[in-house]
Amino acid sequence: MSEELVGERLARLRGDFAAIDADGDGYITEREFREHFPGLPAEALGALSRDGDADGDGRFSLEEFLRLMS
Ligand SMILES: [Ca+2]
Ligand SMILES: [Ca+2]
Repeated sequence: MSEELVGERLARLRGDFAAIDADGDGYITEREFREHFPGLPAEALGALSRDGDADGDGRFSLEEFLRLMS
């Protein structure tokens, strides 16, 4: 993958992150995730938190989000 494509993908993921982070505090909480994806089953959300919340603070930082989506 070229560097340009990686950059585009990163920009898109940053945009996704900002869209889900409704209050703009730089973290995605479980509640913000649920509000953005109302159809997401609780188990899927639980799995996301287990896999993606690396430091276990109950919310996703941009870094955790990028790692989860890459
Ligand atoms: Ca937030
Ligand atoms: Ca976290």
